[in-house]
Amino acid sequence: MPHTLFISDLHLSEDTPNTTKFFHQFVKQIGRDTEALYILGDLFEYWAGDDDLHSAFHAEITGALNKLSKQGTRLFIMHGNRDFLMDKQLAKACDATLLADPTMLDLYGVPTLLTHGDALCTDDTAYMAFRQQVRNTIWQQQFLAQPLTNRKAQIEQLRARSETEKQHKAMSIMDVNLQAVNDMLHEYNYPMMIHGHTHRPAHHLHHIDGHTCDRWVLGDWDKFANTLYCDESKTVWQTFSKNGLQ
Ligand code: LP5
Ligand code: MN
Repeated sequence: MPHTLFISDLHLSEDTPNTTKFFHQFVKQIGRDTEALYILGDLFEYWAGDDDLHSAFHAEITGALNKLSKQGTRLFIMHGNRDFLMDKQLAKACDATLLADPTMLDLYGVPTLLTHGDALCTDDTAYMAFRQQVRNTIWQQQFLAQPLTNRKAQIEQLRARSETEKQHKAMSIMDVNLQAVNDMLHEYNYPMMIHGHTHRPAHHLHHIDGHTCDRWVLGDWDKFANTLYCDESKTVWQTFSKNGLQ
């Protein structure tokens, strides 16, 4: 049955070889009936700029995605909060289309809103202030003008700071704000919504203005490959472990 898969938050890095193994197993078992694969952010643990494209690890990942795309599965990649510096050269290397966040999609007749999800975490005011700073085009140009090694050193500092700060933030603060979700559903005329980021896989129903909207939250790839499968008649979770698809 022709279908579409959604994934996010793989956080691929050389430091997590198990996840990389899942990734390669997952990509290999995708057949021609997977019409499209949507990666909704945080494919990488972090992305320091497209000039880091040619490291052996990055070449291995982009090569696998490129092969998948050339085999006939259309590939779409959205920025996450960790890899928002992915740009045209990365997209070209993967033979993928970079998607704006958010993006509306006609998913087998169902209007569907795709987003990474971090922009919905409006209670996390420290993160939102940081996000506003680093999503600024001029800031990004200045950051990317620095040597790759300097950028990586700054990112390492940021990662450490983020991990420390997260330990002191309430779980509720790091989740999406329900009013922000409802506002977005209203703005886009009550679509189905698919997002990641919070690593809290779930299927929510939002009752808003007389409409019922599905919200699917994608899981991370810590223990196994979490995917959302959609065809013209159903939307279901699909996980992939070393024993195959479940
Ligand atoms: O990703 P996750 O879920 O673990 O945590 C996020 C928020 N943290 C981040 C930081 C990333 O995890 C680290 C890697 C990013 C690489 C980006 C590359 C380019 C930018 C490089 C800039 C040097 O996104 C975390 C949220 C959490 O989600 C839940 O929603 O809480 O947010 C934070 O922890 C951010 C802190 O609260 C605020 C940090 C302020 C840092 C200020 C330094 C500014 C540096 C910029 C200039 C050099
Ligand atoms: Mn994220």
